[in-house]
Amino acid sequence: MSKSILRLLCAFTLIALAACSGPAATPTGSAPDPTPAMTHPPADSEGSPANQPAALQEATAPPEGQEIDRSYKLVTGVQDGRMVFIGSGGPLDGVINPELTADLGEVVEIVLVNGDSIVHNVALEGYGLKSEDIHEIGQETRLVFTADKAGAFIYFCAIPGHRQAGMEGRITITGDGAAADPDAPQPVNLPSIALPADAVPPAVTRTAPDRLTVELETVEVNARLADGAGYTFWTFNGTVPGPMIRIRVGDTVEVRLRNAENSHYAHSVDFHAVTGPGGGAAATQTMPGEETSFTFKALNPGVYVYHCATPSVAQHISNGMYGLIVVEPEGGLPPVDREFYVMQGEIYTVQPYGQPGVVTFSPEKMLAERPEYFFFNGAVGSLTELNPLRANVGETVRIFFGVGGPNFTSSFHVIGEIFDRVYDLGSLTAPPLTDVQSVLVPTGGSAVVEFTLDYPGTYVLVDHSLSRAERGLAGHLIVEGEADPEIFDSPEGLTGE
Ligand SMILES: [Cu+2]
Repeated sequence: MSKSILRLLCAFTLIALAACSGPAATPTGSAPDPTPAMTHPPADSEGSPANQPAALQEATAPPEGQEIDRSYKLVTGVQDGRMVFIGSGGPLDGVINPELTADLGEVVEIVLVNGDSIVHNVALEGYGLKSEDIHEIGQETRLVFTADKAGAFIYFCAIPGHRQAGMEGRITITGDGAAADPDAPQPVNLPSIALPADAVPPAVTRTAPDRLTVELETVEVNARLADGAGYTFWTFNGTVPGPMIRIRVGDTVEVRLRNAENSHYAHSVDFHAVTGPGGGAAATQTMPGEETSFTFKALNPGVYVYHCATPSVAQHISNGMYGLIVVEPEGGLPPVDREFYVMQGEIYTVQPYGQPGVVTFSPEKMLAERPEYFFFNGAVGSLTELNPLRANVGETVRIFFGVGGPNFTSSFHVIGEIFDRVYDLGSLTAPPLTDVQSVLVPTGGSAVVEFTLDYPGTYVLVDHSLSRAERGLAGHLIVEGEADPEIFDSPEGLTGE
């Protein structure tokens, strides 16, 4: 393998970590589709084996005696640092990951031409079909199928990592409603409730303790999980994670927890910063439409997780019910230029990762600890395509990082950066660790990392258990400013991007 191809592949690995989800579809701003009535199914009763997509069958020729009704040509290539399919010929010429269409009953072929000397193929989700692999430039293969199921289906490259690196698009098959498959998953476009990472309250400047009130409302809401996919999240104050709460050691805090009128479940809150029964959970088991409260004194400084503690606690947490409460020490934290709030979680769905439509919770997968989705701040793409972190060369940044989980610890790492300081396990009174690459953060735990930005580029936040990046777990820190060749240089002009 040539050196340049090797370098390209390294670049693709990074790109894959960007985990830009699904095809087309704008993730924000558009009106929500009419959503089905809130359903809380006892989930998949068929007990399908977790995470095991069926093997793809090769389909490269039309059925005996039949002719091709519709033909598309796609060329593999690289665009803006991502691997893509590029339309070739006709109105799709030059279009990246073009939207394809077909009529029910047609025999459709997708001709794939290799444009980059990297091994590729084209596969069709929902039909379970793929072409042959091709790896020489100019080489062609075909995917041929009879469009006998209506719906929107994802075509993608089935070489590991290539779909995550950008090689996916959509083919919509329409036709006579009577013949259409009513079960074919349709993409949905639900509003985002993913909390941006800059939603950080200001530092506490008070020099003495005070009495405060914290108001939380538990809200169950249908929202965007990934491009084309929606999920019923359970939240504090309507976002995932819930709001970051910032107080000072010695403060006395009254917590008022209201459970929204239209909730289907009881909820509660357990603050790890609380000394007392259940961290507040015993006092706050709250029925829909009701309100509870308790008061606590913040005895210990630190960065603490809060979460719902109503059974099944793991389910309530997985569905989005977690956040951080920062109890600042005497004298506060040293000032930095930018602060961010990032939390990791995972979701267990009946449907496989990437399937469009409204997806539902799987208790079986949760008990088996086999999540389909991992993400930072509430959704796939939350901190990449929707709201990347932004800063400038020369600035200092602090990330308050927590793991809601419920089950997966994080090896938190920022690709291309080194943490100058780590407040390990969220302790703000122990001296910080210095010069750290990755920090292990337990579920229901936290860490604070700080570093100075010395060089521009896109730095990728990951859990270094990197399979999870291919299930949605990535964030971007975009740093702008002057490039200093003393710090990083390459004869081929590669930068931090
Ligand atoms: Cu709850």
